[in-house]
Amino acid sequence: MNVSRSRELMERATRVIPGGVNSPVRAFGSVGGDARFIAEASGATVTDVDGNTYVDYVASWGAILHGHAHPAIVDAVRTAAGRGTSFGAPTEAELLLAERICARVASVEMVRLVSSGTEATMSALRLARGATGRDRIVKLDGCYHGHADALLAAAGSGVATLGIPGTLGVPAPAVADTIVAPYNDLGAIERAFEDHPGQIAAVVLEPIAGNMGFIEPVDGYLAGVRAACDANGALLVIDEVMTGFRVAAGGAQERLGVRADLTTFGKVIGHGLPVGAYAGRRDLMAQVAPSGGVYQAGTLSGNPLATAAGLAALELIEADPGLYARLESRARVLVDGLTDAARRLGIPLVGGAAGGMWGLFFAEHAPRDRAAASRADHERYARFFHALLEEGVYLAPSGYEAAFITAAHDDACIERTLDAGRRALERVG
Ligand code: KE4
Repeated sequence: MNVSRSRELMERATRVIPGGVNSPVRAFGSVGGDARFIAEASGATVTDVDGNTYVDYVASWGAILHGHAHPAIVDAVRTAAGRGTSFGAPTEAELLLAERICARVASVEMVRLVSSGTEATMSALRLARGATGRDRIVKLDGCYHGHADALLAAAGSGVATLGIPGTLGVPAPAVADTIVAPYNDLGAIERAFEDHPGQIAAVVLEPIAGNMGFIEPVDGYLAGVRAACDANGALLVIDEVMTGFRVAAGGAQERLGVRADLTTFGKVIGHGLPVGAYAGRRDLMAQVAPSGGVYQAGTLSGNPLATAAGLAALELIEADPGLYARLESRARVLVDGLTDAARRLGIPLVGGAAGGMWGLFFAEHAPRDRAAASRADHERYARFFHALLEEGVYLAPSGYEAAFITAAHDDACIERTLDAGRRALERVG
């Protein structure tokens, strides 16, 4: 496959952009090889600068739900752009988007729009701390909530330990109030509350994890965390930046029957334009400036182009009641087809799907937490990734990510992917 132009651009890009990319995972560090510079995308495919076209399962890390360059989205953004790109003043579109989110997510009564998932979760936790007067937060090992300092905490050696900096540049005090517990371990959550009585403002979690690979909560886990928060006067912050409007119209909360106090959104609510949001109970959100004492602000919050794209995306969802059933059905055909093919070759491969989100691990059993995810065969994943890439199928360039399908991934697309996947598995061996 000719990737000479991508290679040339990357060589230049590394001189002026760290690692040549504006977000680390794009550099193919986990899988090696030449990162593809994408020239354009349409429907279920992306095309790189060398003219190679791939069936795309990254979907801008979940932001693209209806397919790339969807006419309704493009028209909405084009029309908005013609009226001006930003005003720094309230607009009707922001109101409409907030109203639609409130209408679709049962736990949401008020919304504040921001410009990224990072900003959304950072702000939600500031609000949780401000509303409870408590400083400690609990996050789960392997869940990613963006790069705010307090959330870049690595798990310590214990089961539910105070965080240690997960990266250079995060001072120890920034994570000194962040408790890190394993995913799917309810006992660890209960012990955290026992060890820090009256000190924990919130537990923040991904309701279906997509940043340590695709990992679903075990039965009773989310309900148990909800009960532990209620018993200890803490808030439950459910990070639906990835799962929101991705696994169901009402997100993972609707699918799994759990209710957040605060919810964060991103990705689909901007359909590729920069949008995030934190949202939830009125008594909490009313404490956000200027109506309350918890400060948060943003020049481009509620940007007219981003809200136009988000509104168009949510309107398309409302017009298509069968969307999530179709997405999940096709995702399951993909996962089942690939795991069956692997089984016939004696290759341990497991996977799962929820709405338009799915994932695979080269492992005998489905991991339930980050430690188990790290024991999967990521070297084999890297070889599978490249074998698929050569076949014109673009998975996430890391085994610690989830995969996504869009409304544009039709049955022919899925069949083509399965054919490519079977050949790739034979090559991976
Ligand atoms: P952003 O700041 O990247 O918009 O959102 C951060 C975030 C928050 N919460 C969840 C559950 C997320 O998945 C994310 C970001 N997701 C990653 C995908 N693993 C974005 C890809 C990237 O970092 O380039």
